[in-house]
Amino acid sequence: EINKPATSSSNGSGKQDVAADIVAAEKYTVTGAPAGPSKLYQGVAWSVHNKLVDAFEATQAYWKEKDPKHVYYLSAEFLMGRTLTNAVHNMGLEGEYAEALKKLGSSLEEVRSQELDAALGNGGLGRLAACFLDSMATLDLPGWGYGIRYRYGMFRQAVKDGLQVELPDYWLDNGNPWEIRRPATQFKVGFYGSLQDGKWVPGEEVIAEAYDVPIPGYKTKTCSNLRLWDALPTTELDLQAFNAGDYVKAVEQKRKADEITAVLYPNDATEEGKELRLKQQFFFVSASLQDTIARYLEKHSDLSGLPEKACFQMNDTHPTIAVAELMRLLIDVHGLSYDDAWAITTKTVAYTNHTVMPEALEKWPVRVLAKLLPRHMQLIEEINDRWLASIKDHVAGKVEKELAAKAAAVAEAKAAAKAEAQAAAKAEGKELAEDEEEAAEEKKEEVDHVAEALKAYSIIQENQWNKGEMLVNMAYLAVVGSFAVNGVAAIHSEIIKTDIFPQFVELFPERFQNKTNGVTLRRWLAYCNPELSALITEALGTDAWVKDASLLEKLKPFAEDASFRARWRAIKQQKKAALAAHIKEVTGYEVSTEPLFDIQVKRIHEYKRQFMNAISLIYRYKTIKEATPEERAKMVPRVCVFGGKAASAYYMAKKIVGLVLSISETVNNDPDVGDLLKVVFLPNYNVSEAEIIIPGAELSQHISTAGTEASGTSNMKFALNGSFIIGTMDGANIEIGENTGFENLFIFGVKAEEINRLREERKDFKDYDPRWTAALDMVKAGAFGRPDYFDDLVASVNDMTRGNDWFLLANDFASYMDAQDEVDKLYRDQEEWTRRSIIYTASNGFFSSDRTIDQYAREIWSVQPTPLP
Ligand code: DL6
Repeated sequence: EINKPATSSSNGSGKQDVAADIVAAEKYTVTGAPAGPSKLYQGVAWSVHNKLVDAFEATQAYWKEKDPKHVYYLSAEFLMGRTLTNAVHNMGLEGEYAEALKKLGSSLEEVRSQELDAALGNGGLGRLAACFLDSMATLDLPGWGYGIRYRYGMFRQAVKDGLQVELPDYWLDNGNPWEIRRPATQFKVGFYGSLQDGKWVPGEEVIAEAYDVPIPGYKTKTCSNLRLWDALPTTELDLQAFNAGDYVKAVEQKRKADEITAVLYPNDATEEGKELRLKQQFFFVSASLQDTIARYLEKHSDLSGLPEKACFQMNDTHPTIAVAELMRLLIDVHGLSYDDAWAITTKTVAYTNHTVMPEALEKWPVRVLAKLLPRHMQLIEEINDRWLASIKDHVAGKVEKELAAKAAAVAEAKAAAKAEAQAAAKAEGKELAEDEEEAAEEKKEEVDHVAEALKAYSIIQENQWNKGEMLVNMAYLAVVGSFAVNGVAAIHSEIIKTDIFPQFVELFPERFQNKTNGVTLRRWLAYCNPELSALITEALGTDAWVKDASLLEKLKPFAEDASFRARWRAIKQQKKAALAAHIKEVTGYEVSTEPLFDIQVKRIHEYKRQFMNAISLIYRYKTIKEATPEERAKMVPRVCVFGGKAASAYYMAKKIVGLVLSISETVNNDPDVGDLLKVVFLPNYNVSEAEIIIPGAELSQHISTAGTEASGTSNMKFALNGSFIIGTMDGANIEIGENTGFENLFIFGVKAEEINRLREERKDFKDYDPRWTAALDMVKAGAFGRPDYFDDLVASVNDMTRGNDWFLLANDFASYMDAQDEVDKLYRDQEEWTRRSIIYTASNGFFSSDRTIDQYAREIWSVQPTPLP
């Protein structure tokens, strides 16, 4: 533990003197740094670090002794955000630290802002993994997260000349007090090379070294672990090359190892990164599996018992090479037979699907896999061959039935035609001859049909866009190799059954489950909104709701109490003021706190339809400009906030950011508009930004095309903070509606089941809503500058020959505008608005990640709570 400073003082009374601890940590850990908030943060963080390490060691030692089954959450992303506040509160140290910092002339709020976010994730999927870790520890469930210690996390988004620019996120700049380096825990991971006498001889090897990030549970002694891997060269310096003067070659291995853990890849990355991305995936999966097996073997000798002690939850397709790697480790390293290895693998591995977007369901070219991981490609071929052989009879039976049905229909039609012909022939006094070749022809057809039908089940498939190229469908590999497959919201879990994996559902329906996502109430209500939390605690007479979210339900009667509503509203105003101050600090725009605060924050994507929101604001702007003073007096003023990163290679998404920034510039500087409308783009949306934005929201937008957003999790965070939702019947919006009462949401747009038909029908559509056309015309005419720049964006939703409005913005626009009118109408009645805002918080305890994790633990992992005595 090289990072651990020696602190921990006692004030003589046996009670720890936290202030002295902080000062000692500051002195011995951040020597040389100038005094100030940054140094103080380091001191505080290192003093908390030591307490975390104590809790961590106690938990891990206990679990080692008890040897319960563990879940290992394999994820390429963990979007942790800041740690300090979370750790202090979860360990119940807030009183001591507040007092100590007061003595030192500061406060937790002040020092916390010095911490850089650990942004090791792109968005919802990575943040979900972080919420899950918090809940696993809180529920005392033996489990670790496993991932990659990226040196550069999600890029920092800045705005330059009205457009997004990406800057590197060097989050480790000041060291990282939240990790413990484990130089004794290292594993070799190989790549490339060839198969010699059936054995894989890698052409390149790196060392995976562990860093542990302690994860303290809330109000429990349990402190679990997120183990992140760093890559090291097997030889730091090639001395021979060095002595020969080839300095570049001398550090070649180090450079290659560094490359593996250098950056987190954005979702929609370009082609070049693909091989490196697969390398990253294999790197952390292999190290994690080797590590787990090694720990298992410390206590057990027979690997057939592994499924009773370990479950690997694969977070999306990124870690799904685990199926092949576990097979390789069991067969090649531990000497098991293929059948025994397969029996263990398929009882140990489970898969969560997080998307229906085809581009995010990874498919690796066989060429790339065979080059990077030749043994794994060989194993995947064997898995696929055996799998297809095992289902051949089933498929043949199905084909036979289908053919029989088809043949019966054909026969019926033929018989009718024959009867008709016979009747006609008879009328002419002739006779018809039988066709004897038909039967043989049908037999041949059956054989082709089986081969054809099997392709739908095959893990290895031809690329439909590039004939001749073979691809490994990683989601299919995961489904075949897992004992459980789940979606992340009720509608999504149905869609994956009907649209993504129907052929597998037909074979093993019991494998498919739903686990609706959740968020940790600690970070997303208790800590980010302490004022509202205090009011809730006062009303309920207990803070037990932070751990038992179902208690929030008891808030419902308070919605009917006018004085409680006044206090609720006052807190919302306070959080709006904090957000307004943040807006001023970051963008320079001054916004009033009286208007409705309307927020859309999430990754920028065409399917999430920020563009539709932007177009509606253009129309609102136009209406304001054309309104009479009487009409203006009746309008509901709004502050509309956008936030979100566009993947650097995502052309349309970057244009959407550009458009929002242009609208913002025009509207906010138009003296005619005043406080009636302000449009703000808050750059660099991340976890810490969300913690400021969400409590200040009154309306939040979750407006994806129905059937495209798997779940969404910010919708849950907003709802728990008393924000209304305007949204589509998509993802978890539906379950939020069921819990809150649909009458309290502003639902609009078509349903998921109508999408395919509409996409077909709209191919030559011309009949647009006049508001839509008017607003788009303003963009085209350059009302917001750079008309040419937005040309492709406008065409993508307005010109059926160029874009065809795949995500149905034009189609849903009219109902979206109607829903927005309803929002304005309700906002005028502040008593009713507040009443319903309370209902939102009271109704959505279901979306605590504690509930989600409890379901995973009982229904998939079979992992039992194991609290320290
Ligand atoms: O399950 C967490 C989160 C969902 O809430 C979002 O709806 C979904 O888009 C997201 N999925 C991904 C996967 N994409 N990729 N790669 O981020 O998961």
